[in-house]
Amino acid sequence: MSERAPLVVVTGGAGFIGSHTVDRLLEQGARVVVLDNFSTGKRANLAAAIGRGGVLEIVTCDVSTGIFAALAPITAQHGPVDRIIHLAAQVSVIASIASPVVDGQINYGSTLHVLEYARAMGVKKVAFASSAAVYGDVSTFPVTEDLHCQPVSPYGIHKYASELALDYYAAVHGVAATPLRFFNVYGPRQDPSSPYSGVISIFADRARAGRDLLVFGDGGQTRDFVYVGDVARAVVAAAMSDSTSRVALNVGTGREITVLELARIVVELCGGRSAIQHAAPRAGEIVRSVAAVERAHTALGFRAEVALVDGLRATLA
Ligand code: UD2
Repeated sequence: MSERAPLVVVTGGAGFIGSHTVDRLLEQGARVVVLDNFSTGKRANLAAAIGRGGVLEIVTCDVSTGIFAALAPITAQHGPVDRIIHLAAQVSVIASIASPVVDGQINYGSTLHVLEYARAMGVKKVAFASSAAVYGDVSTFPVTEDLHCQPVSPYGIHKYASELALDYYAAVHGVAATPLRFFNVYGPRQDPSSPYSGVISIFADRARAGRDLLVFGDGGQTRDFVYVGDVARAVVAAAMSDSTSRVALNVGTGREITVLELARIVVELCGGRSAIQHAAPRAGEIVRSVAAVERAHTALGFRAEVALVDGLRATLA
């Protein structure tokens, strides 16, 4: 690819969503720089990207301590950074409750470092991984972006604070930036190893091994599960768009499914060997979650395309 292709930095690029985003950027001919501290990211997630050729630089960097030094040798070789996709984060809501200061340092601190770089270096666009967690407990569905945000965890607070920082840098320093509020993202490369991993990664892992699935509560709670390939499309569209609109965009499917129904589908796709058990409901759990999707469609032309059963098949493959 020519040296004129856009140079795009992906923080957290070795992670679950990050590595799919890198795949998509390379497909589109971008030159890609991954910044990752490999705390949860894995080099193996980038195997396909490394194998496909094109410009891909992988730099070990803890974004929460700043990105100027890590990017200096890269820009000396490749020229200025055009766009930044900021995905690096501490991803567990539960961990944020146990360690709110650490969550703030990582999830809010990293965003400030990215924005400072973008301001100083004239980066054309920042796309940021926000979360449905910014909304808190809402009572109208589907969840629209103009609802009052009242996050109920340090994780949600720091994602929302990051959105406010994006808005401030846009208004005061002219840094174009788009917050994307992810709903429940799932797909290949999601790590099932922690009890707070995404439910689909946990269910898939257990059902494949013929082990029982554990549904918290009666399983009547709903979620909007969006396939990681769709999320990567939304992220890249937001990063590459030259729009200076400052509004946040939901990234979901607009469809909800109960956790119990999800469990049944996963068991069936795996040959029906697992039983479904119930455990006590998770404390502080939201009952319903489903995204309004029109704003992302209007702003980016984005709609999630992968049906849940197809995404589950790809995840299980
Ligand atoms: C998701 C995000 C979180 C935050 C939040 C905002 C993930 C992994 N987490 O939390 O970062 O953005 O949304 O609202 O996407 N469950 C079971 N059995 C299990 C594991 C989970 O029944 O073994 C249930 C769990 O009780 C919940 C649902 O599955 O009702 C989804 O759980 P999750 O941990 O995947 O995601 P969630 O919605 O709590």
